[in-house]
Amino acid sequence: MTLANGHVLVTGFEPFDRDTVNPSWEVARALDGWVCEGATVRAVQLPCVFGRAAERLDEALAHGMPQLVVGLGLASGRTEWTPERVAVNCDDARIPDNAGQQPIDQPVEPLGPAAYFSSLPIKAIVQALRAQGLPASVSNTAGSFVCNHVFYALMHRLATRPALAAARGGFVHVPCLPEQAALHPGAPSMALATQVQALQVLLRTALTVRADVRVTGGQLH
Ligand code: PCA
Repeated sequence: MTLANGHVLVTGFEPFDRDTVNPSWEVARALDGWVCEGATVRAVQLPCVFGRAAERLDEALAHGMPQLVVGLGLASGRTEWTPERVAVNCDDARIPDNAGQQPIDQPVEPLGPAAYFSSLPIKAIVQALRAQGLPASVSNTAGSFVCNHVFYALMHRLATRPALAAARGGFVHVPCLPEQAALHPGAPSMALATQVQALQVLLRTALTVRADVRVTGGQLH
């Protein structure tokens, strides 16, 4: 299927690390087909596997030219929706991926730069989410596991493929679902309906705000 102009690609991940559900995919698929600001959302699930996740992203990018690409991933322990500021060119896995791979200090792209910034208006997104009563903060690290790998791979493709030059992209880590937190008493979580609402606000903001707002998203550590 080749989609005409005006579509948004949203990726989510399969479960990993003994989980049976991944909120990033549940949220993405809940909005598959949703039309936002004239653009149709297409949700694609990525394997939690170094290399294969980027290949699946490539297949998704080959289906028409998205104007916006948003990657979603789970960051258990986080309490808010956290648009990521920066992707680093480093795979360093604390746990094996779903294929048993555990790279240490390997580049995502051997010839790529050290890092890429998100091209989403991350500050405006945080502002818009908070204005709707949805907890959000800028994150200054996407880690060094498969989420950062996909985020870096995405930004490298947007930066180097002329056909994708006009597209914006970035990555957002999201909290656990309540059913995951119930297995780990005390862990923070956010309901699926709330997270779906957050994705709607995020996409609307990313499609309408060109220049980001100048407010701090910094942290001391
Ligand atoms: N979170 C992991 C990989 C897949 C996911 O949902 C991460 O933060 O790297």
